Amino acid sequence: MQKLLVKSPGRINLIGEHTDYNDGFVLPTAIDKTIDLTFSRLNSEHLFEVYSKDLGKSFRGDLRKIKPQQDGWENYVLGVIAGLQKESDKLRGFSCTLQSDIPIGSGVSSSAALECGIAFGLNEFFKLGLDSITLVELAQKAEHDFVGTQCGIMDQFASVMSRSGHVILLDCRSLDYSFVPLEIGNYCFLLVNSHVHHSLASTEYNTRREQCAEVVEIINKTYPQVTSLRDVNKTMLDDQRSDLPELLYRRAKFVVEENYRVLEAVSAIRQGDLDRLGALLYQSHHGLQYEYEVSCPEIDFLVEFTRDYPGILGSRIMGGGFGGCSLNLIHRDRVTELVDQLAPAYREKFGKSLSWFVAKPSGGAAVSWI
Ligand code: GAF
Repeated sequence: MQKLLVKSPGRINLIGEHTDYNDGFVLPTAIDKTIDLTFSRLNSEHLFEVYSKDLGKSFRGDLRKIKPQQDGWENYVLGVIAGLQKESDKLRGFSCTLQSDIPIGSGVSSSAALECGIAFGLNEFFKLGLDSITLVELAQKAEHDFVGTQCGIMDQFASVMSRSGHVILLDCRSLDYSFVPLEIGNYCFLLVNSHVHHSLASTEYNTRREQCAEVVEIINKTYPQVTSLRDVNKTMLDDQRSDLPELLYRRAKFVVEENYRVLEAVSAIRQGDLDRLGALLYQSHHGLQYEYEVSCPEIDFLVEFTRDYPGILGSRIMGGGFGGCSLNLIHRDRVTELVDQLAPAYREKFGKSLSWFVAKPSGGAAVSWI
């Protein structure tokens, strides 16, 4: 019997951090690191099994009894199955083997890649007929309901919808999107992995989301048209400053300015102005570090190290924050030299090793019968 192979990619986000759940703009793309999922039919109506080669772990389940587990990677799978079952009654017993080269917990969305791979794969394997956006939304909901992180839609959208050599300008309110060709000549996106995983990342993430909602509630009293931070411009925010607690003002300032930065980054890319793009990355980091407060000393160090370093135009923390990778816009010829200097300096300061890779903007999830 035929098997189905799904290659489901991780993502980078050039700029537009924590804007997705504020109905704003983001600029991500899938990368050339994937989780590969192989699906085959199990000789059972209701039973399924999932095996992760990387973790050396497997679990079994019954399609009639899907509920969140205490903890762990199973929830990404179970959440998606629950979502698919709401849309269709065609799921049957299956087996799925996973193997991944996406670094886990590093801010490049290994979890979204897993959710989307399961959603995309089962949709194709059992001919459920769901469209890509439905799968994206269902994968996002799995993370809300089964994992407990109230994430936005960016990661799942990028994992499924990306186009090779482009970034996606996504309006997270309307889900309108366009592809922006990423012509960056001899420059590339270097990801430097701090190997910091903050156990409170999910809690802190949800707190940021609540803080943004609080700001909207306050501003909405004066400006009833404001239903999310996306609707707030810099003038309105200044006008409301005295009504906002200082912490909430800083959170909102970051999001409002980050939305502007996304649009500015798109025009910088279109004009081939990479210096401008790089400067925006540094500005974004500054806001993430001091205003939104989702960075950590290790990544701040990595970003600071690149300042005035020849051949580097910009650097910032990427993804949800509290660890993971820094994203660096760097000349290809400078990559080796930089990491050769950065790694020992990082080890000396934090007693930890670094790892790194150059991410290639790539297409979204792809399926093939084997
Ligand atoms: C995480 C979330 F999953 C995304 O939705 C997004 O909010 C990102 O953090 C921050 O930009 O990756």
